[in-house]
Amino acid sequence: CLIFFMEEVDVEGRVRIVMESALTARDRVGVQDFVLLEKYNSEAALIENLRRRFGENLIYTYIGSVLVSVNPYKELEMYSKQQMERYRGVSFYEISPHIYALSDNTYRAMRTERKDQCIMISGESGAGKTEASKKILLYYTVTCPINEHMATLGDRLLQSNPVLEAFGNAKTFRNDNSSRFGKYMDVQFDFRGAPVGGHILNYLLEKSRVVHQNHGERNFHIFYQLLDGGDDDLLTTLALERNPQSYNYLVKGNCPRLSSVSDKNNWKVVMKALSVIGFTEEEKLLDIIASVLHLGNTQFGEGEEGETYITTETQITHLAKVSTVPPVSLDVHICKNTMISPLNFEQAMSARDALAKAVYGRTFTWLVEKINQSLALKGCTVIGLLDIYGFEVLQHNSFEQFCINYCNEKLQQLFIELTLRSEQEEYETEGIAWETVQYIDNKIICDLIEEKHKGIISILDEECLRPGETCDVSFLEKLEDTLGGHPHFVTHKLANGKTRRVMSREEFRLLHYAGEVNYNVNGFLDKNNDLLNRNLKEVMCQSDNQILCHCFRREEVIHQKRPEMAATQFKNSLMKLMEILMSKEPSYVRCIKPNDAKQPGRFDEVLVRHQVKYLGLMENLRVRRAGFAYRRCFEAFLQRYKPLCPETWPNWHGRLADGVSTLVNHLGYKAEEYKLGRSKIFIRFPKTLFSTEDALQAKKPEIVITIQSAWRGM
Ligand code: AOV
Ligand code: MG
Repeated sequence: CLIFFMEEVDVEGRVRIVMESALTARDRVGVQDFVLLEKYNSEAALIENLRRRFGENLIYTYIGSVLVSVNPYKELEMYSKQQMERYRGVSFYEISPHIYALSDNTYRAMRTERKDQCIMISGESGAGKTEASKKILLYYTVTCPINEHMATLGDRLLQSNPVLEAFGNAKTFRNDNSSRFGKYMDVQFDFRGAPVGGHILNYLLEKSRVVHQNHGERNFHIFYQLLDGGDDDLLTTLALERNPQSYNYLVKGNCPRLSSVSDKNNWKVVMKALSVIGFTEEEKLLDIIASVLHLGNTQFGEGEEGETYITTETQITHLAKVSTVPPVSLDVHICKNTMISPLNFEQAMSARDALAKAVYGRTFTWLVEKINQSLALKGCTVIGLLDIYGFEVLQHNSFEQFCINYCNEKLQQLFIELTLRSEQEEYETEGIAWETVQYIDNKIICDLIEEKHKGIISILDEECLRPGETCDVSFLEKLEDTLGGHPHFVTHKLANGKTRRVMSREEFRLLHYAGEVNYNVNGFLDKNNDLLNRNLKEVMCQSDNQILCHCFRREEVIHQKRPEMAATQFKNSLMKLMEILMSKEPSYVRCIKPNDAKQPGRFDEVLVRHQVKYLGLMENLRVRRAGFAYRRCFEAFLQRYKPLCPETWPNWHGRLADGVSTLVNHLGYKAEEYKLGRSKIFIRFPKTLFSTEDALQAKKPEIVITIQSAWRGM
């Protein structure tokens, strides 16, 4: 039995050389690239490989150039500066899989091909997308050259994260730091490869969280950070109490604290980050956060004639003070639609909540603009990082989940199109016969949602605009009329006129690529309309707070053009995003969540299998193999294995293709085992390659240490 010398990195990052037989090494840690699995058609083999690696803290594995990552739910010592150095300029296959390898490869592709790149990170809520995107950004800011004129840019890029997370992330049922907005960030590089600029596009913030949270969830982090971390003077100025339980907008989820992080510490981090980015408007920003809390505590009473009045006078005084608008205006306009029509109790509550959502949502957009100004300088090439909210299924799914899941549906479609297309192109350019692979195409679900006139979004818009009595239920009826019988759309109504008992009459179910989700239509129309009454907009225009003035422009009140509905706006911005992504060279990170308990060391096979299925990893693998497990350009192949053949050793002077041909003939490769393309060799079975590796090990053990460790997935 052959003995291997392997380089092993333990959890603390210590490197040691161990001896192990080839077989046990492969058995213990699996293979580093799924395409090397003997049984590549077996889902069980793929999951077993993931499980073994996860057990050894090897959370990364490739499918060709796609990086699969399993959330370890614990800190691993694999992200140090030394580790970054190990990955610089090294080819994918020569070292163990890592997010740094993908970052480095993408960077080098941008440099050598002078082509814009993008890294798309996907996976369900809590799978590790945001963490992955932060690691990529850190890699670039640490390892890339620095442009002296932009020496602090790296810091500013990095510091945008804590700020946006404070305002745009929250604890949800699935993730203690869940992104509640979609984010696409361009990192711009100059001609020498130094980062010189950045730009962020943000997508649909889940504004409803400002006024309501499900049980066990929280509002956006910033509220708790301010109350916990702000000093006494600051809280006094803002007329705030320290206890989050005092605020209506913070008590709905009954979950004021996080066990995993300290709001107090994060407050300091966020304040520091704001100053690194060059903010001068902290005070005004905090005034706005405070005014949202005061707004939430504003209560109403009902008069004899059904008119509404505000019962919390002091609250209005605080609110007026921090938002710097006249108290009388607020008082009048929250309770009245126009000067003559008073609102009833319910309407006044929803006017108040609409104002809170608008103030917070617009401030968030302003914040992104502000960060963009601080990062702005155009480089010559870019690497885009896409980190959106992951697919989510909650007990109660509403408009927000509908939008989030639609977004994931679109990205999955793009992934399918691009991976299949680029593979097909490679086989074509190399002149190798292409074998078609069956895969699940989710275009039908995207169409169901976004098609003009008969898609769900169009029907929703129509219901919002239709005069007369429309409501969420009439929207559902319209959906049933138009889409009943669609294979991916289900309601309580059965085709034979009977009712499906298990579904409520307020729900429709979509069969998404990632699973079934029941959406409750309550609130769909309101959230899609996203209207704020005109008077309240006018009041906000009067504010002395420059951020609010910027967010509520007078022109909007004067021109009164109806903006597009929320879902349509989202759809259009997603279309633009798809165009951006399509124009760049893509790389992919597919994140997997190993268990629902957010715990380290637990690998729930059922949960993982489900994700492997819907992420289409098996199809991805099959396409990637399409009969060939492995490909390598002639030069690299020859360079590595030339010691095995006297004619190619020490140097081959002829054509590369002839050298490879001579080498494999000498090794006794049979015709069915490989094919030579125009610039690459394609090898059909992993065992062919393993035996070549073994031969190299026997011949040149001194150079095999790193190679073997890479092959065994270390
Ligand atoms: P997400 O971005 O995919 O969910 P996150 O990146 O926020 O998920 O990861 C969730 C949590 O898992 C983090 O807060 C960490 O505690 C842990 N985690 C993830 N990746 C790693 C890693 N590489 N090392 C250590 N811990 C990790 V969502 O935004 O909810 O879709 O919408
Ligand atoms: Mg996230």
